Amino acid sequence: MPDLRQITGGAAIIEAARANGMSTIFGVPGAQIYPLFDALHGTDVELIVPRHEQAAAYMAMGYAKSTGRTGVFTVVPGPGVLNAAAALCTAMGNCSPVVCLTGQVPSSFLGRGRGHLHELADQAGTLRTLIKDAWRIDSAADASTLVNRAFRAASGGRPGPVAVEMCWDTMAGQSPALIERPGPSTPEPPVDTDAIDAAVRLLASAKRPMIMCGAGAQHAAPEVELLAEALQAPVTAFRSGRGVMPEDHALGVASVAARELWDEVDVLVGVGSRLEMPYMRWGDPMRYERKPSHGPKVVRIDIDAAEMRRFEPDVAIVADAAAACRLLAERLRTRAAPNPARVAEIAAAKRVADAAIDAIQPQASFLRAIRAVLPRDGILVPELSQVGFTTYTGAFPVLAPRTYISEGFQGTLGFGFPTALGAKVANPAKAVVSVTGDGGFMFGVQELATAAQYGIALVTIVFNNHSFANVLRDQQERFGGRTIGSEFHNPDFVRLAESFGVSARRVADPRELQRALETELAAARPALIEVAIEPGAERSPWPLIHMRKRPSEIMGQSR
Ligand SMILES: Cc1ncc(C[n+]2csc(CCOP(=O)(O)OP(=O)(O)O)c2C)c(N)n1
Repeated sequence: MPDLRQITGGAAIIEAARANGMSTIFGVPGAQIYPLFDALHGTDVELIVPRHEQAAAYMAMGYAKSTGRTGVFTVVPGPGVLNAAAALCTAMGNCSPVVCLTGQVPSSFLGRGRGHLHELADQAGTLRTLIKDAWRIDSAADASTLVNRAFRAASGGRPGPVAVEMCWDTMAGQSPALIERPGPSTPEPPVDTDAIDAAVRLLASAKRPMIMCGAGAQHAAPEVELLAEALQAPVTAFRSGRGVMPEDHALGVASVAARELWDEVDVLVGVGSRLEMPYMRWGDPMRYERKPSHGPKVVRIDIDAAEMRRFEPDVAIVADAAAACRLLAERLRTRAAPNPARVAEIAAAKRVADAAIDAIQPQASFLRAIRAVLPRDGILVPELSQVGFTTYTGAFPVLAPRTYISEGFQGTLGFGFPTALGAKVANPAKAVVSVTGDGGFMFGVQELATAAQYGIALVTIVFNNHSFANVLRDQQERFGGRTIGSEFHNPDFVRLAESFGVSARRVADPRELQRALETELAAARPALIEVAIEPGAERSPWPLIHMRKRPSEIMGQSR
């Protein structure tokens, strides 16, 4: 007979999460989830309590994105879950394996609408519209099975966030429960050999193929490189697939260089990517195209079969990126006839891109200063901001997988600083830098307290232009100069950070930033560097993000 123990429902959830490898949990306590917190006593689980529930979820996302391991957070139901909702949507959009542990009203109140503490009608159902899945655990005895299912769902297939909830009385009450080891993960679907054959036929005669990576390729860097080498194909990415191929490798290119090469591409291989860049950024962002009407033949490799219906390729390979890329590379090694001039063409495109990017000042110079200091495996978390948007172009070359953590298609202002804190918690030995505007930073400014309390040695660079600069520019350019709601009176960020116990300084130019960043990374302490920017001084990076024309044509036209 298995050994059944009398434990609380909360302890059963924590034990089951530990059995799934949870070693860190981010969370904000409250009455319904007290038993979850109490169950952490005597375990080696690291608990980080941020100052807002949104940060708990973003930190779990940063933890997950920077490691590939599942991030876990816990918040009270209802308002706690809703406070975390923007982060959950973001984690869904950027494919982060995240598990949310939450509570529920007492079981006798379920569905009664009496208005018990934190009641949210059909919380699990609401969550299911936002994230991968959600379950209620009805007894301690069910905890192990459902928590195992939740962890499997978060990391299996296309990774994403999931949630489990348990009623207040169930979580607090003692009952017998058995914690079982999680079983092996669900095997990925076998690779469809007909689809591989079709892709091999297209690629064997391709003159200028290109590979485009998304989040689904982050675990497949060696296999993507094999395929790229077999084809001598440039490998690019917009955001989530950055670093799969180092952008200082002869075949690694960021978006602007990729656009310079794009018009001649005859076969595109998307690997775990929605292919937003060519078809929504370089095409018409207002017009949904189910199947591209012109341009290269498209091969897509994606673990999510639904992706193939959202955007139909010529060849659909529903498979794990690593398995499919390895198979394609093996099959193409003897059949592909790579173009010997390709490496030189890619190098030329990179030179064009660098010249175009150099015009995006002062952001490009600040990013090059950061790159000069950050080690290859250092992690950069950008924000929706003038400097953050400029990272999309390649102004900050990404050199290793999981070292550039993006917000994905949700474009969630305020994600950056708390996400970077989570990345630093997960990677204490690596340099982690958050790059943010003043607006986005203040969505989570209170987490300076979390950085100080737990000694999270993240360096946060706040580019302070006293505005929502993008909004301000759009209003100036497109609304006849009628600006509204886009300028700020900001606090003194240096004194603010110091009052939290965070080391802080102000710099004015890229050289000063480089020196300050060197100092703070060496000091390995929580730090804030404010960069003073004249409002309106930043050149728009958007012409290099929405590129209808190749950069060499844009430069020829607009200079
Ligand atoms: C949740 C959310 N709210 C609003 C926006 C719209 N938005 C995008 S960028 C931006 C301005 C960001 O300003 P700031 O952080 O100061 O950076 P800056 O552009 O000034 O460098 C806003 C309001 C968004 N993307 N996400």
